[in-house]
Amino acid sequence: MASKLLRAVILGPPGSGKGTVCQRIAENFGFQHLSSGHFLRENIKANTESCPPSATFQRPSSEYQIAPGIFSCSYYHKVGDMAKQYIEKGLLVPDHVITRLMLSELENRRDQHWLLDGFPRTLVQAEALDKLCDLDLVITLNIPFETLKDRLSRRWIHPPSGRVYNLDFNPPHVHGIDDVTGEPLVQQEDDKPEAVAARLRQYKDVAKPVIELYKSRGVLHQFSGTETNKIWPYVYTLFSNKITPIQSKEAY
Ligand code: G5P
Ligand code: MG
Repeated sequence: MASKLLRAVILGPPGSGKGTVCQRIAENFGFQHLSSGHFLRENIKANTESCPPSATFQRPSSEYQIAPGIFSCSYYHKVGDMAKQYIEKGLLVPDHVITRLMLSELENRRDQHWLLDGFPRTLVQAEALDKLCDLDLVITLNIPFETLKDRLSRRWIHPPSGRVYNLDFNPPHVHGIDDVTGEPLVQQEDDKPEAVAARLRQYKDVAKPVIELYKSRGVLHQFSGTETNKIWPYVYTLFSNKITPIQSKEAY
């Protein structure tokens, strides 16, 4: 079994279950789950709630990091401002913004197994990640378009933790309330119908070269289906072949 630190990525269109699968991998195998969408939303939220405008854009460094993925005003004011405009329209934020944010997160996690959710999403991002490390596993989830639309419109999240619910698939114990903290759940702006359609349209074109790149490297594993619970045992087996599970939850 591998003793080296593992580097994994999950690719897939919006609503394909990347976050759900990553949550399970993190629980079962002790990976750090790093979601680009979650980091962006946290920066938007922190920016909006507590930061005065800042005149200069500064590079993130540990000096500016106040919590995992969250940077102090001088950095994230600009990141949050910019990201908000793109995310609400269902568009990708510019490569240089997300790459800088994610690579600085990874620099701080050199001694952990990690799993990227939502990054890289373009060839430019994949090439930037390439310069930092070699990947051990890349998973891509192929889910039919209609299934994706249905799922996203029924999704609710707990913003502070990033926990994801679905009113049919994994509903909270109490409607509208997070199971762990008892705090309210919200529906994200980019899960509204117009933004969902835009996100799904652009995914295919942008993801194709990224998928081809990882296929050519021999690290790509594709899973297709309409139910995460049916895909999960295959993902579990794939990871079990590389690393010993910290808990056995092959079935959900
Ligand atoms: P995000 O946050 O990375 P997306 O668009 O990649 O967003 P999303 O929406 O988070 O993807 P997901 O993680 O693939 O989807 O799926 P999920 O949340 O686990 O599952 C979706 C829903 O279906 C949930 O409610 C879940 O409970 C339910 N579900 C799961 N499995 C099943 C099932 O089997 N059956 C049923 N019925 N339900 C199920 O990025 C957001 C935005 O940030 C920017 C972009 O603007 C992006 O749009 N961004 C980036 N921009 C540029 N580059 C990057 N690298 C960027 N990363 C983020
Ligand atoms: Mg997600």
